[in-house]
Amino acid sequence: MKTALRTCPLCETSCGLRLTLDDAGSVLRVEGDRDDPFSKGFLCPKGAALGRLDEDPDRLARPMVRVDGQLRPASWEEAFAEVHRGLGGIMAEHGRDAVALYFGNPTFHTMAGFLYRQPLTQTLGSRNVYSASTVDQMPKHVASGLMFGDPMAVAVPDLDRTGYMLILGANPVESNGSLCVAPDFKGRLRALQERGGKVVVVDPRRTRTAELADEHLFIRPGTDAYLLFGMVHTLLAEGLTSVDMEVTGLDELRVLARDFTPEAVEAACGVPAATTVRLAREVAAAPSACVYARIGTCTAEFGSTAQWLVDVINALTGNLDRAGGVMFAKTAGLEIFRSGQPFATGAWHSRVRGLPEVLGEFPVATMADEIETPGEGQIRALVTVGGNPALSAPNAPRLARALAGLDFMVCVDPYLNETTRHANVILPPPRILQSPHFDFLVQIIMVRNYARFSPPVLPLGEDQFSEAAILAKLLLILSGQGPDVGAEVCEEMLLGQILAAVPELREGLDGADGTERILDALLRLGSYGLSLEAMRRAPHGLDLGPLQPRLEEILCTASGKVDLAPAVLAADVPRLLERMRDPAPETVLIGRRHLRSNNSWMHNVPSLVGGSNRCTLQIHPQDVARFGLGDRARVRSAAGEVEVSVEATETIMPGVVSLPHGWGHQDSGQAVARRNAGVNANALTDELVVDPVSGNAVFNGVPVRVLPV
Ligand SMILES: Nc1nc2c(c(=O)[nH]1)N[C@H]1C(S)=C(S)[C@@H](COP(=O)(O)OP(=O)(O)OC[C@H]3O[C@@H](n4cnc5c(=O)[nH]c(N)nc54)[C@H](O)[C@@H]3O)O[C@H]1N2
Ligand SMILES: Nc1nc2c(c(=O)[nH]1)N[C@H]1C(S)=C(S)[C@@H](COP(=O)(O)OP(=O)(O)OC[C@H]3O[C@@H](n4cnc5c(=O)[nH]c(N)nc54)[C@H](O)[C@@H]3O)O[C@H]1N2
Ligand code: SF4
Ligand SMILES: [Mo]
Repeated sequence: MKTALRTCPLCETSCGLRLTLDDAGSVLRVEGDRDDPFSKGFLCPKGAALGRLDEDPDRLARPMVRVDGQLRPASWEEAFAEVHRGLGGIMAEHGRDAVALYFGNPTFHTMAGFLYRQPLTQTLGSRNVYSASTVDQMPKHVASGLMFGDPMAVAVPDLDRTGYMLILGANPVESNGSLCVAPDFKGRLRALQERGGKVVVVDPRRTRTAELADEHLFIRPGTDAYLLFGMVHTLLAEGLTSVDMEVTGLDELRVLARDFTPEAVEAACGVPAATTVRLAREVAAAPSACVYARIGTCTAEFGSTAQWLVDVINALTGNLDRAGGVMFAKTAGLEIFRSGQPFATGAWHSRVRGLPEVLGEFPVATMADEIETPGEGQIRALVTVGGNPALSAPNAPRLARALAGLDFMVCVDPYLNETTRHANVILPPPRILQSPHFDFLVQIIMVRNYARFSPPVLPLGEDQFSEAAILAKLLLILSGQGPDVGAEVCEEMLLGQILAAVPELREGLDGADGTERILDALLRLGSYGLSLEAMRRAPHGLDLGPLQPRLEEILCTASGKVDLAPAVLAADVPRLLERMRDPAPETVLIGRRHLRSNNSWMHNVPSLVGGSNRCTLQIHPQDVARFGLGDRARVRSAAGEVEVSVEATETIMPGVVSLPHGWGHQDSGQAVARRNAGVNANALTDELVVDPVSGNAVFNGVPVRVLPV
């Protein structure tokens, strides 16, 4: 038996784990690491199942290559040669835009995903770059970019010191928190209450977070921008502002907010005018307060507007960049990547729908258009890294059909699933415990500055490639250097770029492989003067202290001030106003997350599926009666139809139904998942409706009809 310390890589929360393994390397036990200064022993059921997930017999141990229409196990040499043949041929014949990249959610968590994403994109040089960001947090990047200049300047609730927290469209008690990394979120909310603070949750469902809160308010899905504008209106009308920093756009904001009186927004969002006024007054009066809004507000048609108004309220009430308000974390290894250049969108536009590029990407919502529509620049080949867009994208069935029609597809993924089944080549990364871990991106959004490095727990086998080496090989193929050049060439190139200004650092770099040496370089160049050796000396993680005011350091708008009324966002306000008087759809769909799930890929572990983690349609009993439903219902939208089990519950607003996403495993290569298939919520979501500012998909507030079976 041996024990190993390891950061859990499964979600943003980054819990420290202590694993017990047998001699064969099988995980016998997973506990929270009590000596981790940040997570202090916390873990969730997914972390507890890390061993089962890692040893899942359905994980691919070898690459798969399509031969005569069938995916068959192949050697790495065969697989890379086939990638070279397929992608090389398409680039030569149709140009670089004919090859698309899609980066899924796990690429935000793996070291390899972080290190190779930009280089892969730059090397390919295609406009067709997509990622899970446009089915997730892109509105936050847009709002931050336009207000603060830096799209990575995400203001994080100072959860451990705040006196008041208004939560919209997030359920951290089940999701464990997002864009707000806080192990034991629930415990931290309780602590907030114990020190006399208040928690208010705005959500169309009475979630577990809402149950814990001091107050829960229902809101009509997709209408948070109205409630938030009503609050901004109140703050300005009642003179409740205390802005203690240099801002621009206050006069424009006053004009924009004028018509969104609490009375006017009431009909649209369903929150009584008096409540909106009270919320605004409470945020303003609290000794410190933070407004925090997540996926429920991002995956909505006015997602960018909502994210903007969240930080407008934080700024107007003096809670931006201040202890107890919302603050900016200081990363251990990423500060050198801040460009200091003001953010802008729309440097180019998508071919079919004319949607603006944002952060160098096009919206996932238009990927099927770009695959299906003939002409110069049509996507003919796709490389996915850690993504399952055949389930996760809006109108996923259409995208799945488009994937089936591609000339060539490569997937870097450990599973044969709904997306990778369309591949010509699947390149499986090694087991989780064979990979090193350092959370680069997650450091941007932590409620306390912290860093922890986990070396691989188990060595790579003879015939395995690390994920970094797989991506390096892909990069070399895309660069035209072919399938036979070793991955180290690529690692040396990346190091050369990182150390361009300080080449002398290269000599003394430490690390077992290229990935570790790159980490060592970034840590040495980073804000805390750390190194790989310093991380090794702190296997439980390093507490780097509470968040500190630092807006001045990262603010990079053209005006040098916080912009309260960015032109791009202001331009979408008339549309919001126009829509305020539209009649609300009779029934709308929203999503939900379950504690024992994570998007689409953990339904193959028996302990994580079944019981309460099921793909059901949550619906209010009044609506069950209204629609005359039995055990099952048909749900129909502009995009499609599903048939699903009914779960009547008073915790959901009448007129709203909820389906979790990530299900629909009928065609999966994962045996347990196939037996617990569920239906794909994204058969109902509409790819033609997006938040026009960020291109983000709309998953909440989707108009549907519910019919008896
Ligand atoms: N257990 C678990 N944890 C996860 C994941 C998972 O799948 N399972 N996924 C991870 C990922 S990728 C992410 S991005 C994060 C997301 O983390 P969260 O943002 O906390 O996600 P959810 O739990 O889906 O909470 C969203 C809430 O928004 C509500 N909602 C829906 N529509 C609206 C609306 O229009 N307005 C308002 N105010 N509320 C609305 C929903 O009812 C739901 O309670 O979670 C991460 N953590
Ligand atoms: N209706 C609806 N749809 C949604 C959402 C919603 O709330 N409602 N939420 C959206 C959100 S927030 C997100 S983030 C997206 C997620 O969208 P995606 O990222 O497209 O989907 P995931 O289900 O996270 O798929 C992750 C893939 O990565 C693979 N994988 C796991 N570990 C690794 C690894 O270490 N390396 C590599 N290379 N691959 C790995 C898995 O096998 C799986 O195929 O879904 C979005 N879709
Ligand atoms: S909350 Fe769960 S899944 Fe997320 S890092 Fe912690 S143990 Fe892992
Ligand atoms: Mo996400």
